Amino acid sequence: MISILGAGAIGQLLAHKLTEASIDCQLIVRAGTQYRSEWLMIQQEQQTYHEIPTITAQDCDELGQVWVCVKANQLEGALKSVSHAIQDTTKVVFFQNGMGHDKVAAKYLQPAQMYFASNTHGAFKKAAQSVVYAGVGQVSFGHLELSQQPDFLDPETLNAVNGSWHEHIQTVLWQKLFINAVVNPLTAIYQCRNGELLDADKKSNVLSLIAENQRFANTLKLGISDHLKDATLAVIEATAKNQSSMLQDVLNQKTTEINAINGYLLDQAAKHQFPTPHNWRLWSDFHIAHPPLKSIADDKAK
Ligand code: KPL
Repeated sequence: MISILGAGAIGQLLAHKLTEASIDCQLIVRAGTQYRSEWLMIQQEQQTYHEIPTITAQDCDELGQVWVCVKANQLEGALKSVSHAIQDTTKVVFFQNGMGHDKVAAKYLQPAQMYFASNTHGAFKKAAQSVVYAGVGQVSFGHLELSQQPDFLDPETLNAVNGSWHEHIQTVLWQKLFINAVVNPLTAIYQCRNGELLDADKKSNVLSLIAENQRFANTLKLGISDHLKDATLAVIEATAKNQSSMLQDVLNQKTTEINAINGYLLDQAAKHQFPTPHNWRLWSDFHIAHPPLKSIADDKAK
């Protein structure tokens, strides 16, 4: 049984894909909200309903495999809510944007229990129990220390979500982080769709950031060999009509993932004494445009 923690867009989408492939899964949801057993997935014109069981965090016991699909800033609270059900044998897969989640999770898990996933499926929530599957992508799974594919990520499970095992997930996560670190805050500052970042007035800013990120990637010897520009521009073009997740967060007055994405990048650059003036400028412009929300309580109330 795969337990998906978080019934946001990606959590719902993965639950649909697993259910479609007859793989047992359940959604771990908030207590106090009533859910119908049927969940809706909309892909182009097609509507598909699946019966997906739900369980509240407090009712969970003995979790075998958990896919954590909450936002980076909700990770600590989400893990805490199921900590009573986490055992030494529990395997946890993190789907968050950004990096550094292993440090947050260290309070609840051993490094050997932590797996990471980088997702490129596009999805957005239309209503509490309906998700729009906006773009077919894939999921890369891996472990920071173990290179061998574990038994629990069997071929059926990987196929169900268009997934594959990666021996060097760190490189995949860094590449996604470098892309998100450009697209997400810039779209939130300019309040534009991803594709508009290639407009003449914005493109030079995009290119300077990519060039700085490429230099930093080379310093880290990540194996992202000189293709960050192509990779970033390809994502911008492929998701041209999307509102980035960070733009959606600022428009909905929710806490963004800026710390887990750009904050992590800047911390790592400082640690390696690598100068990142363009990224610092971006960090500052973002915080001028979107000062941090007053408190987590405010965010939850929205
Ligand atoms: O991952 C994304 C996000 O919005 O968080 C991109 C790839 C930028 C697509 O919008």
